[in-house]
Amino acid sequence: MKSAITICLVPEAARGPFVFHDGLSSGCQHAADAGFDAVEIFPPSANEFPTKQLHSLLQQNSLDLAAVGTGAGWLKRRLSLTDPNPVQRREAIQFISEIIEIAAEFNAPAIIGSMQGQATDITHRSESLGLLAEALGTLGDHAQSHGQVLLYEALNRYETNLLNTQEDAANFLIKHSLRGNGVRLLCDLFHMNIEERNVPETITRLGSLSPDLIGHVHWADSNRSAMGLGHTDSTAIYRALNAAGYDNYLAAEVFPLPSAAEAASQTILSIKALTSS
Ligand code: LER
Ligand code: MN
Repeated sequence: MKSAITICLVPEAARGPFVFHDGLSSGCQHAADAGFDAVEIFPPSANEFPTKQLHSLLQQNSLDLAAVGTGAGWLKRRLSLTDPNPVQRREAIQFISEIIEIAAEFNAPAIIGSMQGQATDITHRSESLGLLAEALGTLGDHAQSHGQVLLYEALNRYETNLLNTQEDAANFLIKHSLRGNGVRLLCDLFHMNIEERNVPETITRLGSLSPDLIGHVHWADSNRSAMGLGHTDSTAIYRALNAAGYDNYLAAEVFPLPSAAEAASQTILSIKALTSS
């Protein structure tokens, strides 16, 4: 498995669970210095994505791009794929489609996390889930036409009332045949710590449902600090991921605590201890 660390380029998300907040150049340099294979970026939009600068920074620092977040569409513009208003939904699709295209230039997938939205008084959950399935199908096809998968992330109950557990998300993808559209699960261990009965057992069950269901992992401890700074059993989780055939990124989407540098070094320590044993 490979290591990745988050860089946030959105001032409105300065308090969000991302490690580096001091610009692309500084983030890439610190990621490389700490020994990461890749960076995961949270950009304001496709228009404001620093494509040229990123190409040269990745090359200079021998880094890859692991994935690109789309949550700024929600954070900055309140766009969501399950908005009852079709005009807003179309804008959400457009916002994400453009990020899919830019990420694909770097051979990276886009992430659907907070852009999934939630059911409200106006929209019943079943209708919202129908809208979500439709949007994931459209966006998954778009990602596939650019040679990429699309990462769908189940979030904890305080962030959405749509799908909270990974098994519900997996069954949803299967029910709507969304794996055929290239949609894969993003397992964020912070959300899983809140929602799953047993994280390693859940990963094992996902592996038995389909070997390529898990597309990406947010490598966070129980308190959303770097792995090792909470009470997550990272060894059991790593073994379950390995046994499930997962061989992609462990990406630190965590708070920069006690500092960004320490979150980075603690993360790389946690990954090296597992991958070299
Ligand atoms: C995004 O990856 C995520 O985990 C959500 O909690 C958005 O904040
Ligand atoms: Mn996440």
